[in-house]
Amino acid sequence: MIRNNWSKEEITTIYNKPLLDLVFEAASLHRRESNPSEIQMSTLLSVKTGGCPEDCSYCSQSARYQTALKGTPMLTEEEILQAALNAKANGSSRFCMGAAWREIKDNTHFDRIVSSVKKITDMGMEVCCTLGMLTEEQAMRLKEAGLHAYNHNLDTSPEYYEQVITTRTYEDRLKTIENVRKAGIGLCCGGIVGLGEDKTDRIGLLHTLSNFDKHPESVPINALVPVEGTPMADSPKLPFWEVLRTIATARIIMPKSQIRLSAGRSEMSIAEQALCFLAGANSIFAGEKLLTTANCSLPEDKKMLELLGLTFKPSEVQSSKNHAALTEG
Ligand code: SAM
Ligand code: DTB
Ligand code: SF4
Repeated sequence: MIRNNWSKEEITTIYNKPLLDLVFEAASLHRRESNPSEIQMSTLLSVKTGGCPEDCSYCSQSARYQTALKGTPMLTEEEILQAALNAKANGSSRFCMGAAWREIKDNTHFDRIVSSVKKITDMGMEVCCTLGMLTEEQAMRLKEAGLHAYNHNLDTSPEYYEQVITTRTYEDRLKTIENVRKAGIGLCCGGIVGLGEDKTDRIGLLHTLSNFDKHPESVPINALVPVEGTPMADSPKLPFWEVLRTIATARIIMPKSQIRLSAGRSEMSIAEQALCFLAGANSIFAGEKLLTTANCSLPEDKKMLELLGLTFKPSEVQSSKNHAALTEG
């Protein structure tokens, strides 16, 4: 059932099907493979915002561009734990900490992340981090602390990649992904559409992901959120239908992965989001903010899920007995 040898030609044929045939095929498969009425909900927290040395040309947090973003020092452990408790109370099963780092350094900031991972896992949440590149040893430390998943995106096809980022290579990214896998941590890996890439690049990204030895457990599909001051600020908006095709194709070629409708969702109507869920998207980021940009409001999302007859998927992590002690202080 799971294939790791999809050819570009096969993926291209799927991607180019008549739209409704494509959505129908993805929806049928999704209904066979998982519970189509469950949506997994993650909450993001930027634990260290801005001032990043990388040049990712879409990103508000790169120190190379003049954006309106105000950088902040790393949050305290108390602030991080409080945000996790709020996320849990709001129904999130997963809490994802992001930092504007090129790579993890072995310092007190990393110690703080490791300690937070442990405590939030003990609350019964699946914890995810996205902290840039990491070594095998750092991945092992995170695994020992209970980390459920690590997010590290490929962003686009190998061919288009250099038009988007020059300060780290595709190979660097694959190395980090390998280190995550070696440590036995779940992999969250996807990309962005709407960077001015061609259809062949969206197919190229899906080709790389679906040919990993093991498919990523989650695949975030982000639609570019244009940020004033970045080189991508004026990228023409990608038609929604291309986002839908990307999601449906991802669902068909990676049938067991969670497909996350990620950045750009707040620009979509409920009808558009419903089509994405029908085509196999089964996860979203919830809460007013992604890392630095606006997201959909929680009450609106709850109303939408109710309207569509969808429910939140519970966490796969069991809450530990220490939870009461944690919430008390
Ligand atoms: N600094 C870390 C890194 O790059 O690995 C982690 C955080 S980074 C913001 C995580 C991912 O968010 C990026 O790889 C990219 O796919 C996505 N992202 C960042 N800015 C975005 C934007 N303006 N629109 C859509 N997706 C974006
Ligand atoms: C991912 O693929 N999307 C999330 C998460 N991984 C970390 C981040 C989206 C960021 C959107 C832009 C921002 O808010 O800064
Ligand atoms: Fe830095 Fe990550 Fe933004 Fe790239 S995407 S500039 S690495 S925070």
